[in-house]
Amino acid sequence: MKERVDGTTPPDSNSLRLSSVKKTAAGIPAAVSSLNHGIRKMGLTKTVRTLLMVNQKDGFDCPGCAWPDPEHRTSFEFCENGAKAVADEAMKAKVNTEFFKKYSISDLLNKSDYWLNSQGRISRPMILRTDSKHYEPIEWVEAFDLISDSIKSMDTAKRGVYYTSGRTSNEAAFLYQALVRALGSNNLPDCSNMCHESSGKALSQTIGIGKGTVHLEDFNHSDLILVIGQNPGTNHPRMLTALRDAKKNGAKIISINPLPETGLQRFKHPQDYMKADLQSMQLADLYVPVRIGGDAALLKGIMKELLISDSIDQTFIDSKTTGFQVFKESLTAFSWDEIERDSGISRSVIKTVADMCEQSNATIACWAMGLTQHRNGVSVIQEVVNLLLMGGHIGRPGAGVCPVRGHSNVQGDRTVGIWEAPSEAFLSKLEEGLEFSMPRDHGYDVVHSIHAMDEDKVDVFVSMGGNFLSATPDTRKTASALQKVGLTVQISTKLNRSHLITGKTALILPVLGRTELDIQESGEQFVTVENSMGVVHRSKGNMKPVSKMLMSEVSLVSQLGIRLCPEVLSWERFSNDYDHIRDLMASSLNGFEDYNKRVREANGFLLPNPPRDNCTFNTESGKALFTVHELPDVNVKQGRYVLMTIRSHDQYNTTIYGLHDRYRGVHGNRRIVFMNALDMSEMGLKTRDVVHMTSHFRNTRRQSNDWIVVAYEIPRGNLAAYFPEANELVPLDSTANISNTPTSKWIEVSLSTSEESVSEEE
Ligand SMILES: Nc1nc2c(c(=O)[nH]1)N[C@H]1C(S)=C(S)[C@@H](COP(=O)(O)OP(=O)(O)OC[C@H]3O[C@@H](n4cnc5c(=O)[nH]c(N)nc54)[C@H](O)[C@@H]3O)O[C@H]1N2
Ligand SMILES: Nc1nc2c(c(=O)[nH]1)N[C@H]1C(S)=C(S)[C@@H](COP(=O)(O)OP(=O)(O)OC[C@H]3O[C@@H](n4cnc5c(=O)[nH]c(N)nc54)[C@H](O)[C@@H]3O)O[C@H]1N2
Ligand SMILES: [Mo]
Repeated sequence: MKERVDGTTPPDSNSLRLSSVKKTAAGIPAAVSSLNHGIRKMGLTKTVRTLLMVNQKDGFDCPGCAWPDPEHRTSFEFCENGAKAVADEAMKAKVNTEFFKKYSISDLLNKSDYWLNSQGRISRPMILRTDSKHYEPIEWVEAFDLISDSIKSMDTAKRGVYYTSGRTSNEAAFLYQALVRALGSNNLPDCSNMCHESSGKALSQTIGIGKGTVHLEDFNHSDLILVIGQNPGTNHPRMLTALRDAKKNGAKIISINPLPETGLQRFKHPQDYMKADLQSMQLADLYVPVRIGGDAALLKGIMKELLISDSIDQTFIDSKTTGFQVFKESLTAFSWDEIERDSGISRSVIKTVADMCEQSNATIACWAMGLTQHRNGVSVIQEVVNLLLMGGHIGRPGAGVCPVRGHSNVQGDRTVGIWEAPSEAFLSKLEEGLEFSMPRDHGYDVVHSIHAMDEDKVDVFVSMGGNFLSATPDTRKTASALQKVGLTVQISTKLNRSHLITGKTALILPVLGRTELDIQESGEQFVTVENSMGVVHRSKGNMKPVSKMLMSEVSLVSQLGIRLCPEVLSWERFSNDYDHIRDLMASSLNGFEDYNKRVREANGFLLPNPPRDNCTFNTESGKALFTVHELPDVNVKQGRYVLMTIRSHDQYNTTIYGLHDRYRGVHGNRRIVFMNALDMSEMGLKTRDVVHMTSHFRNTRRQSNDWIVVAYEIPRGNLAAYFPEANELVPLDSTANISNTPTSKWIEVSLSTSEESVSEEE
């Protein structure tokens, strides 16, 4: 068998089955699918017991996504995909000493991501010694000593890189950033760099806060909801309930997306079956099939129409904003021809959208990766802000911006300091509480970290959760960079490819998951998280840990603190009782006063949000800012296509739960490329033909072979393939301006049916 040291996912050997594209989301199939996943992975009793605790006031926060919980909860506050996330964490701990004895690293490299994840939870700390072919067991104490010795022997603190994935609790993340800063660097890259970084950057510049401005309740008071570049039916299924309720209250919904995603067509709440209500509800009133990357042109078109009909809120513009005049004049430079061509949307449809905007007194704009992972990720989101500001739709009930976050605590992690580029104000507040001085130099984000590894500038890489190898772009390049690091440490729950492509020495440190009981010296602990709408609340697991050898993330960080910088904080005390961490957070973070008390309230508490709270803006001028942007160049060379990488219905980022992309009707195989039927016939292709893809960026190329073509309703010239398989094609340096987010939704590719060997240079 060929060894895969390049880190790419081996091709699926399973055969492909195609069924019709689903017209209705959720409903009975979703309820059946959630129970199936649960029962198969953890048995019936545990399934019922666990699912009843999801998102309850005294239960745990669903590890699925960051969508908020309603104030009045039913006993079933989970969705199909949340149930899969919970069942996946509750699997037996079979990745143990015997497992690693049986499988060598090269055996495991030939297994699919689906297989790796389905082996169960990791049961104990393991080490892969230099030049060894197998992981071996290691005691916790030895593992901590190895990490601290490696960190202490670095020439400078900058040679350590500390990544975080967004599931880490506020308490663990806060201690982790304190440790890294005490060591002397801000090298705190996180998954956010690949996710909503563009949203954070776009919003802080224009409205003075890098977060959304709506609350769940706003959906019930909204007239119009725009869902742009987001697939909630799969990635935020509980959002469909909010959209359904909004519709019942009279809201209109517009979906702007190159794909007609099922969740936004018709929706049936699984619980309605119990009420014998068999009607499904049409969600989107209008579907706008924008071309990939065409949103900026579309938004300019909508705003031009609004100016023509003079549908603007002049009072709001005069009192709350700045820059309107220049912005208004800038729109005249864009012709209708250009707008229609770049967006792929006709002026009459644009006019319809503009009319719906005009008729709305309260508009919410939601978006996710379809906007952020583009070269113009920051500026296209600022166009969304422009659109809302024109009508005064920020800081008014039922209106505002709603970047829909991914990982369940990605927003909280940033709030408590997981940030490679912290502001001066943030650092000085931290210094007040933590009482040691913070490094000022900005650290590496994700892409910079990969470059630093590649340039032999990194000795130690620690990953608090996540799957750095498979989540990042340019898999082969990242794999080779990671292999230059001295020690890589993966703090994980499940096996993934980052455990197989490692530094010279590698550790796997297994931790408790969200669903598990966390008992420390002072008794049972809870942790806290922040959802997508700025609500901070408790999360407490109730399941017996799957192995006695797991540690909590908080204790793990404390153990490193004890060894590396015992003088700065009383680490031991923190891990004995998490209340002590929260007391420290209260004095080190703005908005966290009385943290222990407020977070114990039934629904938690809301962090301050000036635009939402009183329509004020923490910008230099004290006003919200209209911004002016060029249109991005959306042309590609003759014969090339634009590829976006997307999630299937049966995965959580790089964790593959199964092989059914049920809504899109694709089963059994993930190495699929969705293509417009006219483009296929032009190339002489039919469904199930195999093609090879080459991506082109500046003067570089990347090659990925053996993709099965599937005809799909997608704009001409556009393609879609699944993440993480297609990450081999994402160029490392193709990133968004300002946010440096990899452009995972804009990859220029060519297709061929013959397997040529392609050099890396053009
Ligand atoms: N079950 C499940 N839930 C999840 C996740 C998961 O993997 N599985 N991941 C979590 C995470 S970390 C995140 S960030 C979120 C991700 O949630 P999403 O952002 O919904 O996830 P993607 O699959 O990346 O989908 C992007 C959507 O944008 C569209 N799109 C792509 N390019 C463009 C464009 O140029 N313009 C427009 N208008 N649309 C475009 C695609 O067709 C697709 O519908 O979900 C979170 N929740
Ligand atoms: N091409 C392409 N690339 C992308 C994207 C895309 O759309 N296209 N999306 C990007 C986005 S939005 C994101 S957020 C990133 C995601 O990047 P990551 O967050 O790095 O990746 P995940 O797949 O979510 O990480 C899964 C691993 O986390 C570990 N884990 C799970 N739960 C816990 C826990 O409670 N504690 C600890 N310590 N570990 C845990 C498990 O071991 C599991 O294998 O990927 C990005 N990459
Ligand atoms: Mo994400």
